[in-house]
Amino acid sequence: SVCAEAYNPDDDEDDDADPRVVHPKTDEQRRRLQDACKDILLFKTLEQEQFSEVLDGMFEVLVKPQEHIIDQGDDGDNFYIIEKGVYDIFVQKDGVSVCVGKYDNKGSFGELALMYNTPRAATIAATQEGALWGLDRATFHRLIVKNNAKKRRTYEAFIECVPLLNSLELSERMKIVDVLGARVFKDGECLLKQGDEADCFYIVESGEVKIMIKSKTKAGQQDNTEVEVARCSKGQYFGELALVTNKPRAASVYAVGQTKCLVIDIQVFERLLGPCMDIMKRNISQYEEQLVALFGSSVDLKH
Ligand code: 1OR
Ligand code: 1OR
Repeated sequence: SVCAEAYNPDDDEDDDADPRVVHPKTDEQRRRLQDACKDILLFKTLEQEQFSEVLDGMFEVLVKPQEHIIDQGDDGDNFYIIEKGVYDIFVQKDGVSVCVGKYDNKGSFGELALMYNTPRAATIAATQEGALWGLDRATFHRLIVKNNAKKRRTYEAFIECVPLLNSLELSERMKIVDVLGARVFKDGECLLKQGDEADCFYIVESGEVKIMIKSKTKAGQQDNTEVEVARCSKGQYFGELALVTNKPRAASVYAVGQTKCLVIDIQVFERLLGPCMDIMKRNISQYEEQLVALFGSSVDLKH
């Protein structure tokens, strides 16, 4: 299987000798790039200085409909951030190319071959004209892969204590750490809004969140009033329901006090959390029962 050993920066001093790559950009390009990067999870744990080197190192790539950005089996050259466009993900299954997902005008891909020195694990094809930002392999190594060694040290102990991930091998848990993002939310901040489209999964690292659902009659007469149905604290997860059911968010989620969450995107969720799916589905099947216990019936909700 894929090598997931912690990357040891001391193993290749050469990296430090690599000249810093700078692709000059206009103010307008820089603005677009910064906008495309603002929700990229892989960048969320970088220091400011490293992040600014990443921005310097990125170059614009325009793509045409049907163009393959990456072909499964190839060696890895670049990592890509999506500025715009829709990209299908194809994976070979028994010799047949199967579409297993897509990126819709946001996200990033192409990190795996560069992180683990493996052949490209999927084919990425543009379905329409699009724009990407590329980062070359050497710069990706120097900035992102090196940061991963630190990330593993930072999150290893915590991730070991997340009950949901118990059934995974240590190496698989570390692969999750490699690609997760961390985000801090202020007291009262809305993390998820009921009805929104879903693309991420969350684990509470510290603090607490409350899950709120729109009720027709509870908590006062006002239409659309939100009622609290549950809380999640350290080590607990939320945001799985919409990803599993392929539906909009079933509830809104707010931070209670300053709260830190680990964030995992839907492609990583599908790629690495398969072994945890039974546990999640079992817990989902209990939502309805908990609801009945809370409200006496499950019809008292707006959908
Ligand atoms: P890469 O460097 O291997 C292909 O080049 C990229 O496709 C890969 O990095 C990921 O960034 C991206 N399995 C593997 N790679 C995936 C997947 C994926 N999805 C996106 N990529 N799966 C699909 C999950 C929706 C699992 C398929 C069995
Ligand atoms: P999501 O992706 O739908 C909101 O985004 C998240 O709130 C949801 O995933 C779950 O992780 C979490 N019903 C629906 N979502 C719930 C519930 C819940 N509890 C937690 N979440 N309950 C039934 C009420 C309709 C639980 C009642 C205790």
